[in-house]
Amino acid sequence: MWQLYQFPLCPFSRKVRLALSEKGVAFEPLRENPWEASDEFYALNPAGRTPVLHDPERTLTLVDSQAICEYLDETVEAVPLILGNAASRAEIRRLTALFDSVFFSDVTAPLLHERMRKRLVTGEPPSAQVLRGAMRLAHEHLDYIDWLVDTRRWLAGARMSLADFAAAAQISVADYLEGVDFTGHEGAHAWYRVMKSRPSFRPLLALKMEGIPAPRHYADVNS
Ligand SMILES: N[C@@H](CCC(=O)N[C@@H](CS)C(=O)NCC(=O)O)C(=O)O
Repeated sequence: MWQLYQFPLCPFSRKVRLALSEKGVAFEPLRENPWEASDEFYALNPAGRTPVLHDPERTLTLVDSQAICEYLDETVEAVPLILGNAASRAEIRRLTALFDSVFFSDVTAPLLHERMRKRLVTGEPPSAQVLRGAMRLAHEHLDYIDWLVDTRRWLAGARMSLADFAAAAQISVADYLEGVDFTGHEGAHAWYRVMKSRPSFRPLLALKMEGIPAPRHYADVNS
């Protein structure tokens, strides 16, 4: 069986978990904190980053959420994630990259640093200025999602795709860390509620990071 090296608040691990679950692929989640990674983990991924998907029986190791999701899409037919014609697939990849790189660096990474790393690793207080900046940028990203869902059924087009899972994975971590306010973003909020109510999403809503309690609304599929 596949083993997924991950930690609860890693948005890229969440993206892979969603892809695995949607496709009905069984996996065993293994806990790995990159800031105290084991030698065994470095042997699998010298970059020391989560997620890593490993099959011990086939000694196959896949690294990087996008490489993993593309591998799954190429090898498991059920629920295609990068679908449609070449132009549609390019749009799915554009939006997936936008959420994986820009949303992550604008919003999720600063929240993780201020509210998780500082609390668990360095013991420093979070910077109010950095948190305000991340939340302001979150509003800009939610404005863009509002516009996307106003013009399309799903983020990248008429069908649900990897772009929806990448975006929802980032937002779910930002929401756990109290960095998302949907006020004034009805379109984005309605889309996120639909994502949250998918069976593949339920296990993510149950994840807990020790020492960092989730706000009450986080796991509520109606809020
Ligand atoms: N492009 C990579 C990014 C992976 C990544 O940045 N993972 C973070 C955790 S969310 C990490 O392991 N960072 C190293 C660290 O925190 O020390 C992917 O999509 O998998």
